[in-house]
Amino acid sequence: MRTKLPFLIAIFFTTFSYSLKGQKNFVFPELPYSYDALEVFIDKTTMEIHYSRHHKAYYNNFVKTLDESGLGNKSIEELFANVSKHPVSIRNNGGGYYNHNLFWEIMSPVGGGIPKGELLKAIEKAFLSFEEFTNKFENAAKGQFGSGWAWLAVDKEGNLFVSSTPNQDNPLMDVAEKRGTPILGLDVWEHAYYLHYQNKRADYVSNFWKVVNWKTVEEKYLNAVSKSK
Ligand code: MN3
Repeated sequence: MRTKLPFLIAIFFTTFSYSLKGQKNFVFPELPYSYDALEVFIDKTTMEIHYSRHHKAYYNNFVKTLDESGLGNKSIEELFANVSKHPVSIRNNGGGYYNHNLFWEIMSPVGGGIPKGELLKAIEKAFLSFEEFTNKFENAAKGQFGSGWAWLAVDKEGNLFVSSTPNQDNPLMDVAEKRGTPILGLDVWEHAYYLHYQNKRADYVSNFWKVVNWKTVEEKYLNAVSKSK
């Protein structure tokens, strides 16, 4: 019995630390590249402030609200599907947390070009051509009055659509006009571009294509489609 004790202690601590991790449902992600890696689109200072201050603040406030409201065991999809019934901080800070996670993920210093495979087929089906899609997306981004986001998302039938949302809303939320799973998002808050582009949001929007990581977007597309059927 005595020889088994260290083994039992190890089991206890493994289980215990695992359950603590389970409660910490939401982590602040590592930026997948350096602050200056996307300078063809986002300058180093903007990137640093955007990630380490704006995104971090959304995360901190979101986690605080989860602790206070006891909603920490729900998935982000569950939270957003009923966001109108939750404290408004879930919508604003949870939205800010999720939207920026997606934004960093779908960009890459070796991004750009055009999508391939199933995603390209779906874009051509929904928008006739890749060029028509980019026009529609850019118009959504430029036309969003004030702060918000432009999206490419998959609806519940598995079809692609372009939309924009105000503030930190997104298509997963029950308050969104068009509901679906976002696979590509562009932040059009002034904090995302003002230092480098000033009031020229259109230049910022058209430079976005130079860094989009289409491989990641396609993975998100295939994942969303598999869930929709
Ligand atoms: Mn932002």
